Amino acid sequence: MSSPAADANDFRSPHVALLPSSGAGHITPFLRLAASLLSQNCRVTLITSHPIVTQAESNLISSFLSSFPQVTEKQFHILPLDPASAASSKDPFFLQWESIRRSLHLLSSILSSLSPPLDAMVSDITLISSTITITKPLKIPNYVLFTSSAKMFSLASYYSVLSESLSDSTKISEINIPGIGAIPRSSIPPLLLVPESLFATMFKSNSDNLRQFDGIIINTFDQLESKTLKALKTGEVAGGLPPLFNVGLIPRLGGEGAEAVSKWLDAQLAKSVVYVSFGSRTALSREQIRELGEGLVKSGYPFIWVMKDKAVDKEDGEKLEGVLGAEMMEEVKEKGIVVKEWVDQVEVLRHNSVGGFVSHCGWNSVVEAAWVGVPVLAWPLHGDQRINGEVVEGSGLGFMGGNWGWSGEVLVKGEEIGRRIKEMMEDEGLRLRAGEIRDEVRKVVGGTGDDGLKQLIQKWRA
Ligand code: G50
Repeated sequence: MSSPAADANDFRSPHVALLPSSGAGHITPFLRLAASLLSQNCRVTLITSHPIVTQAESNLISSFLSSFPQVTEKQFHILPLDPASAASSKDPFFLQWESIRRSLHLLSSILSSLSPPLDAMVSDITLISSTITITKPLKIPNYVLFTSSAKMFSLASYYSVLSESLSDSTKISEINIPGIGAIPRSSIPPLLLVPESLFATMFKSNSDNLRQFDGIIINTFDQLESKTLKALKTGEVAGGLPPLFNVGLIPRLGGEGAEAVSKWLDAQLAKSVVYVSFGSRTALSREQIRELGEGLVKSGYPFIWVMKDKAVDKEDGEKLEGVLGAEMMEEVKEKGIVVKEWVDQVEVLRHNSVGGFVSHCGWNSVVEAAWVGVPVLAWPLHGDQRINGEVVEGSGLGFMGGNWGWSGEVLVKGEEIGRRIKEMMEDEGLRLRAGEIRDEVRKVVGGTGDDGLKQLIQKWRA
């Protein structure tokens, strides 16, 4: 695969092991990184943790491996949690991260047996306090893949300084991060205000370990976060951090099951369709689903609505009618389509008929919206999403719906949702700005123009 080159170092294919954690939002950027590394002549070993939490993740991995047979998969069998730890959270992904972390000592022998020996490993941010203890004795350079925005990373890297005062969470009205500005209390991931929660404990130990790594990789662009990236790279946010590489991870196209959707999209007017998705983890309440349905119908635009409510997922079409009511079900069917299975989001977003994206602002969704230049109506629901929503607003890619609370806190009325959707769809300036972001991003991302990725691979080759 390597091409002839004058410099012997250009010839070498570095061998990199990738260690994602779990959740589609964590696996997706790792698979994109793997594809980018392969295109730059690296050897890639993908470590997959078993048992896998969801079918969707399992499908993502197996479809990737069949497209890229040159990737070596190493299956890592993790230990079950003891009952006390298993009771420390209700979130299956947090528990999976914790089980992987506690099983990592079993990974040493796998890593040291790989041939050729590893030039580097890339670890998911959720696992880093444990992976560093494995790679240090083996002298394998270890890099963090941070799966959220640079702005969220600024909070993670400033957190070690901060967590003392966060433990008295009732007193905090905002967090002032040097070089970044104030993050209001209402935007701080709620679990970070509960210091004894499993998530806050993991977050703290990961943050405390950042400085032991050889580099931090973030999937973001200057077009979204130039000021934040600059403040991080110049050390203004926090001292002693390893070098930061921002890379543009290109979405892979050609997922399965998009045919019916793309046929329907082909029949719609240009830029007329609203695409609605809250990601792979979020379940809206039934009341909120009804209001959202009403809002979509009221907006007057055709829509594709990815409905990921678990309670609804398990049930059939008639039950969905039970949630929406017969009358609204009719209207919904007339104006749009409701998708309950996995869709290739980029395939949908890049279709010429799509004119707006109602998004929870999971970081991959924000990056994908920037990549295709589709305006975003931000409706953050959990964790880091409100900070990501601020990035959306700050870059001009979109705007926040309003003071809509965290998931389940506020019932946002259909009337208001419909009004905000119309606003997004009818704002010409917003559409132009989103298109500009796409054009600028495309100029720098795509392998050769992507400095972050080039620098990283250069380091691994040396
Ligand atoms: C859930 C949550 C808050 C939150 C995240 C959640 C993130 C942010 C990324 O998934 O994923 C992240 C950063 C640092 C870290 C772990 C995860 O140590 O309730 O922020």
